Amino acid sequence: MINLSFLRGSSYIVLGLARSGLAAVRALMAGGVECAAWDDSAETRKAAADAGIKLAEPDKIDWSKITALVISPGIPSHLPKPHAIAAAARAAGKPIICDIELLARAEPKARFVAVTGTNGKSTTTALIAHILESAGWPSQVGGNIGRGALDLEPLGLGGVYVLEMSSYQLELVETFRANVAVWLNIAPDHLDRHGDMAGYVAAKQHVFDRQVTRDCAIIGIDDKYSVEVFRWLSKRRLAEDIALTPLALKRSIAGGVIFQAGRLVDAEGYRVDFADVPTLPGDHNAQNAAAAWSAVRWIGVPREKAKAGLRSYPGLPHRQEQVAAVGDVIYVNDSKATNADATAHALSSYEDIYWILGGQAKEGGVTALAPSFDRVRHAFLIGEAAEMFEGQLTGKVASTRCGDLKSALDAAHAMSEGKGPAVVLLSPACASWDQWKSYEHRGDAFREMARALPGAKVLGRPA
Ligand code: UMA
Repeated sequence: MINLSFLRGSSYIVLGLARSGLAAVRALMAGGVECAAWDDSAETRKAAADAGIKLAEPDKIDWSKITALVISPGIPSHLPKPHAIAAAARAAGKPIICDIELLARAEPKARFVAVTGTNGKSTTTALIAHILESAGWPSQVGGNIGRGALDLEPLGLGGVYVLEMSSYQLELVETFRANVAVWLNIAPDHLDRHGDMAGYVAAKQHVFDRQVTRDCAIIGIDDKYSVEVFRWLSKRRLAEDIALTPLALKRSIAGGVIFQAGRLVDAEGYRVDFADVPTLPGDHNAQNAAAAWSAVRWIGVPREKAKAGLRSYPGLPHRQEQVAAVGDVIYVNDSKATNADATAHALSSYEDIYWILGGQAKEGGVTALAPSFDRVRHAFLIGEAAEMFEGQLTGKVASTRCGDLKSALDAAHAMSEGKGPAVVLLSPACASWDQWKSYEHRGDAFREMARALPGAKVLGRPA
């Protein structure tokens, strides 16, 4: 836990008591810092009170005595409508910050790597952390990847915090400075919170705020919005001498890293082949690898160690996670793919796919995936979206309505057996909530069912 005792004498309100907020309250309390908390869920408040956390009554807060509001990133402080406590803090002229701001203040001697982007942030963050750890570098990983920033361990001088940062978190820091800022890509997302695409880009762009000489900015330049940000960074670099590494798919760019599935070539022409690393399939993972490579090299990890770390990356659960093999058919859990954009990455990473999809559909369904339909041998439809998806696939991909995941997996197993190398891919392009508690719940079930198939060999990490 991060030591916040340097904040003694000040007083905080913490809003939201899940991963981010609970870790913040615990660290503030352990540091002897005055704090009171609120969560709109009565059940959560009761659990907090039972655990000895002091609760704040929203309309009884005396803001004149409060230093700042520490808000959980999932709670709106501006759009679509500010939470009442955030509105009150703003009216009282109090700063609204997130846990990462307090981490930065507590650890002024450590270095920070911040990873943002619409897709690939978790993989890149985990990959950087894995390479650092396997190279013996003192490091900690947290943020949007799922661990509250104040839950991390103190590192001090020489340590590196690797933080996945969402657009929400990037809007809630004041002094945080990324020694290495990684921008992967950007596509429309979270527009309710940022108003429009310009607002979303502006929020993410905060990842480069306060960078100074000898800091490093790494940026993927394969979408039109990122190209604009790269132009802005290029001008800034000339003025402020920040190292700038662009990442580009299959084309060279001065001072940059070129990547394509299974391979990257860095600015010095050094080639890294990872085509045989099953946890990093596809061009999108090559972008993540190129970003991670650039970040750890800037930190100082020698090439051979960086390469070894990249090659031993175990992957993240539910993201193109290879879970089992039956003969030459590989079973892949990509339950995290809750929209068509994410599923597009998985479909483009394999040939000969038995595709399990469906759940609670997003706008547009799977029509945007048409360029990859020729890779699909058969589609198995589950959940609420089955009828809609059947309509969208008719005449393009043979499909069967299966109802639930178990029936779909059994049908895919029966159809794929003895037909040569193939992939049975759960990449639903849908939210899970019609049949599951979460995408993790759905992916865990798939992993377990695939490993229980007759003749299945377990691949990857244990459950
Ligand atoms: N709550 C209120 N009032 C509200 C809304 C929520 O009181 O109006 C309470 C809820 O009852 C709950 C808490 O706030 O107790 C939830 O806060 P939260 O949504 O910030 O959830 P945390 O568990 O603290 O998770 C947050 C990040 N969540 C979001 O940004 C939505 C997690 O990112 C992050 O991993 C975690 O902090 C630790 O840093 C998740 C996420 O979905 C993975 N991120 C988005 C994304 O990746 O697209 C941005």
